[in-house]
Amino acid sequence: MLDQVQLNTKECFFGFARNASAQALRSLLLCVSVCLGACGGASVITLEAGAGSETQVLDMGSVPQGTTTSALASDWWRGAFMQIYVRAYQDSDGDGKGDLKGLIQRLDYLQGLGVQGLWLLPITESSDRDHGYAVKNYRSIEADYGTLADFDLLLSEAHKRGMGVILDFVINHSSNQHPLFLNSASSSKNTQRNYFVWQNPKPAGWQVYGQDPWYASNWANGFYFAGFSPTMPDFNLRSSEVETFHHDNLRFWLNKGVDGFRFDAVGNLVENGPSAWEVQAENHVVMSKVRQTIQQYSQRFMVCEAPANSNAFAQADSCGSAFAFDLSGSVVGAAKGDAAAIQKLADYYKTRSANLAPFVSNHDRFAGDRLWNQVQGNLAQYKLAAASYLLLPGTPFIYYGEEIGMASASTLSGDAALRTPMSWTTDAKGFSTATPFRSLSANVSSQNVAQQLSDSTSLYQHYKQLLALRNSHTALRSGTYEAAWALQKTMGFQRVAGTEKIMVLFNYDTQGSTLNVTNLTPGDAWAPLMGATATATVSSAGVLQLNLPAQSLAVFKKN
Ligand SMILES: [Ca+2]
Ligand SMILES: [Ca+2]
Repeated sequence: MLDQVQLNTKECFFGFARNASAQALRSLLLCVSVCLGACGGASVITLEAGAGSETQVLDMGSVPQGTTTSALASDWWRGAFMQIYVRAYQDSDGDGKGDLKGLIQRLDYLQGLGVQGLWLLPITESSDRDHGYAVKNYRSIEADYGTLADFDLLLSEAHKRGMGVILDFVINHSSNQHPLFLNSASSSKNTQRNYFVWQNPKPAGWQVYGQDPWYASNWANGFYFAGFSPTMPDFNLRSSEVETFHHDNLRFWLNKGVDGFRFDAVGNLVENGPSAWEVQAENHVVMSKVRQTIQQYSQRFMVCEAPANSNAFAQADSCGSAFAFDLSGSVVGAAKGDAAAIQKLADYYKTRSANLAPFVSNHDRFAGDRLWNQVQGNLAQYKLAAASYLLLPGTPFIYYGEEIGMASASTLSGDAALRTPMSWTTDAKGFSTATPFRSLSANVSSQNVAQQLSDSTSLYQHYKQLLALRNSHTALRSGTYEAAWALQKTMGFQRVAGTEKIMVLFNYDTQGSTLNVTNLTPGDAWAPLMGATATATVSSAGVLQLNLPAQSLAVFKKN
């Protein structure tokens, strides 16, 4: 469909955003031209700079389904993921910014930890040149990160280690520098006008996250909708052309062998009015179609970001999996010994999808500070929080550096403080030979990989032990959630797969507790896997009595 694109030749336009940055001002000078047939397959949009100094070429060709096989084990996605901000992970070429070659150098570390999946924050070319959510080209690699060839190598090296790679796909919006938006903003008659959401006159009464989401185009030809930032205009997801565009882009990566996607902001896809702009029914339809496209390929995994209604997006007629945003607070609260949080934690998966993916923090401030800051460096609480979410149903997501207790940066505020260079060593040298692009974590000198690898009591070793436990037991990877209970500051549950039964018990109290687990089969013997040394036998009354030390957990497997 898009290879029939038609634009007005040399159609100049006069800008689109009222917050005219230097970059936006430069783009005011851009003129739009068209490639029809003459530019290789008639599937390319070209924007040419008026001064002849800038050219953007965007591949818009349709992408048919290619190879659908997978290099990975069928249940690879049941293992824990590491969420990685490539810019902050490992610099390989001495420019102070992380890149794909740097990440490849660290795959052995991730494999050693027991991680089986990587979620990469957007790695496509962006106009923000930072977090990457202002996408300029969905089929490219951010220049700071490397090339498509580097990405192919990353994929093959990850697959060799049994790890899948999922990409962050920004479906709701693009950059205001994206050629499609530049064309859309150029004229109300432009054939790509409908790719974005335009109104004229400006609609009244809207507030999205406290902001009026309608922005003027300087050419006075309408107002565009942008729910997050004027630099990130929302796509018109009612348009079949936009849908086709996204599905072609998804197949571009799937055909390369990408193992799936994390979808950004799926609660914000379609708007129906000033009081109906979040979690609309149409969003589930959009994501269901996306899921169908991805399911044409073997063993792919997708997970959605939908804080406002995670459970609805985790259903099979939507994304099929979503982050458990409403669980994180209970995990941290339980670790701190809050009895109400412990009860909520025990009850969570009784009534919700087992495809809700647990985590304790991520790259966004609204989801919480880094775990280290949330528990103020209390290592006992930190270890309890980690065990609480890594042994639950759902595919767990670890935020990079969480496994070593990285703190946020004391010298930064907002999201940037959560997105600091990885603390490989006591200083910046483990990350880069140059000055890093951003300040380091506040506790880099005391919490870093170099020190923790050889310390048997470290957080790193705790995470490694938990992931090894999860990786080696089907019941913990994919088993059902059974017999959950909470009493004061203690909690327990079972994970069951076929004949494999695993019991997980927590004492979140700061003093030792005696646990009486009831309704078990008399005479059954439970062998210790973690946190205990002796086999526990169920009494003739069906009770397992155990003493758990302060702030500890014990894991058993039924013989
Ligand atoms: Ca670099
Ligand atoms: Ca939207």
